[in-house]
Amino acid sequence: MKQIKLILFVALLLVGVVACSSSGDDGTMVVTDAWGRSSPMAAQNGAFYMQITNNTGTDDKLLSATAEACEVVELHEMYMRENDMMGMRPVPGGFIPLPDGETVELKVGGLHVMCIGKIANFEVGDTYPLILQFENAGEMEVMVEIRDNADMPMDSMDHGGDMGSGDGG
Ligand SMILES: [Cu+2]
Repeated sequence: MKQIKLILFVALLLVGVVACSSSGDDGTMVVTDAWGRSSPMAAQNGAFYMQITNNTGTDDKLLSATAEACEVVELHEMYMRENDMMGMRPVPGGFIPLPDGETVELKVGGLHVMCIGKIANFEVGDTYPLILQFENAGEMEVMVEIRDNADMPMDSMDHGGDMGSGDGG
C-alpha cells in the first residue's frame, strides 16, 4: 500500500513538471535593457528603466530594489494629475505585478525604478549594479547602463523637479 502511494506521488510530480515545461518557459526571470538617464550631480534623483520577462512558470512580483548608487530606491509609476500634468508616485500596493509568460516594460512615462538621493554622478557609459527583489524568483543583480539624455522623448518629465514640488510621493 505504501509503495502504491509513493508511485502515485511520483507520477503526480512528473505531471506537474511536464505541465510547467510545456508552457515554453526556461524557468528564469529575464531582465534586459536596464538603463538610466545621465544627469548632473546637482540632480538629486534618477530613474532606471528595463524590461522584465517572467519565464519562471509562476506569477511573480517585483517587490523592491536597492542600489549602492542611491540612498533610497522606490518602484514608481507615472499618472495624470488633475491639471493635465504628469506626476509620479509609488506603485499601488508597493509592487509591480509580473504575470507568468509576460514582459513588463519599465519605460519613460510609465513604470520605473526611482533612484532617490543619488550618491554617484550618472555619466554616459557608467554602469551601476541594481539588486531586484522578486517575491518568488528571489534576488537578482542587474547592471544599469547610463545613457544619453538626448534619447529621451520630449514628453518625459523631470523627476527631480516633481519630487521637489512636494506631492511627488
Ligand atoms: Cu519616479
